[in-house]
Amino acid sequence: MNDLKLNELITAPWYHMDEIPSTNQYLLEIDSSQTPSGTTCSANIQTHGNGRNDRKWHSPVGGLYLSVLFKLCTTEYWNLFPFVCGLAAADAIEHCCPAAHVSLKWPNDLLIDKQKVGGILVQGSIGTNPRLVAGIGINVNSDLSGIPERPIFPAATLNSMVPQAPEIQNLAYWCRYRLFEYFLKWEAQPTFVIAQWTKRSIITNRRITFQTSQSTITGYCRGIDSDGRLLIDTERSQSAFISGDILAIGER
Ligand code: BT5
Repeated sequence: MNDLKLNELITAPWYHMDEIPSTNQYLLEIDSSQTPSGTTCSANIQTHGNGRNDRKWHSPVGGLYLSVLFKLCTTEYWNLFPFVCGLAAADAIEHCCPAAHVSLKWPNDLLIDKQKVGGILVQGSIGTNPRLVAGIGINVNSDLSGIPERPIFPAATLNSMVPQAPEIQNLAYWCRYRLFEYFLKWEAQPTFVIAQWTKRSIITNRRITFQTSQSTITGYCRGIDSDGRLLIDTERSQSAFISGDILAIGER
């Protein structure tokens, strides 16, 4: 680990707001030429929290809403970055709640006992001056009644899953710290994330039903490739998917 780089990231500004539309949006709109890598935004409440594909992220008080800006030296393997963030957030939750075992569901869900306690949203641009914003949302002791019912992986809060819910501030500190550690590791050796993510994933080697915009397929999940695509073995072949949703998980 490069201590100098880690220190630079840790000492970057951290803005905490009471209420904001979206912590990701805040950092996407900031003038990044004036803002160092590691700049962080968190909030007690998001009024327009975002999920993937224009979905909403329910963000009442009692949740963690944290975004961190990363400036990239290279865009090679940038598709693996969301998985880096998932691993960092999972480690941070387990650090603060030692009784928890967090698994990951492709591409970005943080699960405990097959219930969704958090999610990751990476946004940004990878043209000139590539920069990505890593957004982490975790339900700590929030009221989830506004979330539409989900057929699988229902929403849950940490305080219903672990003996003692962490302080949100402390969890935010550890999420940020682990993000920096994982980011530096990823910069040095980008593909390390493939094996680690595959090991933490709840779907690895399980039969899954997967829906893309074109079709629904069933097959055994074999992890991710170096583009972050989900690998599924069907009876005929192996396919790699860049987007889609898991509808069901079956046996090994
Ligand atoms: C995600 O999207 O899981 C990414 C969530 C990222 C949120 C963070 S908070 C900080 C930063 N700022 C932002 O604006 N966003 C990031 P996705 O996989 O698309 O999941 C969205 C779906 O999860 C919704 O359609 C609901 O079904 C469900 N959902 C919404 N809010 C939830 C919550 N608080 N807990 C669990 N599930 C939720």
